[in-house]
Amino acid sequence: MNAAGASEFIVVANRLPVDLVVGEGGERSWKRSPGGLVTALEPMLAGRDAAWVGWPGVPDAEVPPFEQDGVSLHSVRLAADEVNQYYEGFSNATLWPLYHDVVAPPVFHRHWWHTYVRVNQRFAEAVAKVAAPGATVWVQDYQLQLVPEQLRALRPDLRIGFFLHIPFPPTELFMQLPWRSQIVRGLLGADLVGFHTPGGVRNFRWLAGRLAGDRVHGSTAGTGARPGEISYDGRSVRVGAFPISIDSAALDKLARSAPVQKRAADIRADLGNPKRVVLGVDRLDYTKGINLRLTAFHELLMDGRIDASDTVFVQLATPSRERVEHYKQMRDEIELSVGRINGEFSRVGHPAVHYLHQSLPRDELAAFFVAADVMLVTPLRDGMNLVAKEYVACKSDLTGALVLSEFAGAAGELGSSFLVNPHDLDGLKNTMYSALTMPEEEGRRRMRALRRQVLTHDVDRWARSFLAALGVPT
Ligand code: GDG
Repeated sequence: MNAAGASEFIVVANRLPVDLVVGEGGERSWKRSPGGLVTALEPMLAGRDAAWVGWPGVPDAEVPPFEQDGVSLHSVRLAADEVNQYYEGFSNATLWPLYHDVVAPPVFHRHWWHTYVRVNQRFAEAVAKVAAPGATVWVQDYQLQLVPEQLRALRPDLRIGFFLHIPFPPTELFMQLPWRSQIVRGLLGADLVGFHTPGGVRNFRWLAGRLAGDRVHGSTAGTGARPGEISYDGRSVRVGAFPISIDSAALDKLARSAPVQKRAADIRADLGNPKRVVLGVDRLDYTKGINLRLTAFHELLMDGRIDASDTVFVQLATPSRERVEHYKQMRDEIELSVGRINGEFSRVGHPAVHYLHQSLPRDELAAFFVAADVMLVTPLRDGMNLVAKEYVACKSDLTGALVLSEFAGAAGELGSSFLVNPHDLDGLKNTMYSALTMPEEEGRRRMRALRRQVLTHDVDRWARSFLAALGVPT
């Protein structure tokens, strides 16, 4: 066993909760990372001897451990070619498309895989150094699927949980992966493996039997919130569905605040006070179905079912993974579509589609949610999709309609939305039209049901239920 450290609770994720920013003169500062994981885990970290192990977001950065908000942060150094092969390559060009129903073709390169193994090992070693005897470690997401097994080999005394934030794919698709057995065995190193949906659990249980069968001796399915179990290598590995959520109460409060309400009214005024504001908010990613919804909006305009003089579409697209080739192509396609729609349907000073390829501050985003009459969340596949839940949390006046893809994990909980198959263009158009024209009372009834779900199932409940299943007192 390695020498133990002092931390009782360790989160390990690809990124630290803060990003290193290196100025032009080489001076360093830290900026809070975007994304909900930090918010989700903050309450769990407070008041414990907690540590976070992750990459600071800049290649080749040597950063000594430091403390922030009572959590000790341990930086894992990645060389530029490792960022290229482990992160942009294996994580985002192999695993990401493979796990999202191969909506883009996954790229398989052996040297990317070797780097993934090596970098995962480095993360495992970093955790092994900081963890106190018998500590709890919570490993996050697809970039680190080998860490549970690697860490157990170094520190069998630890309690290890793993949570996957993206879908766990259908078995037939997973079987394409040349390193499928290694990944499954990597995950089975954990005491608890969590997915968003029961479908992910089913896929994983089947694959464990198929790919690690020599060491698997039976498994049970689990029911509802109760995790199942796989008996592996003389240990019991629990496997369960834990749908992630948002800090619903905080967002509800922010959205009700006077400045956000005022800003929402200003946004509507800036848009020309149209009858209907349609909104999309996504990381610019090919899984999110942005182009499909633009096509549907375009066709509704061409068919004359909606009119650009009273219905505007706002698409906020946060820049993402801009160095990965497929993302560059997709951005071009989306921007071409926006240009085409605007060319045909805008009037001077009144674009039909407002497109912002920018990252906005949180309260500005909340104001857009408040301002929107129809929210379009149309991914081809999505682990959960927090944007859908955020929109609902911002609609305390019970206005607004959520159009939601059946292929987002959130569809399992948000059945009162307008559910849609985004591949079915006519279905998508009809559903968007229904959402735009629904009677007020129906809208209130749907939104009331959605809010009941989102406000009672928040991120704190998610984290607590995961940790309870891992046997950690919360
Ligand atoms: C992965 C899984 C799963 C977006 N633009 C801005 C901004 N955002 C925020 C949203 C939301 C978050 O980013 C995006 O979360 P999603 O869940 O929608 O999608 P992914 O980034 O793909 O997340 C996903 C999630 O992990 C958690 O497990 O739900 O399925 O793919 O919170 O509001 N935030 C700010 N400015 C922006 O411009 N401040």
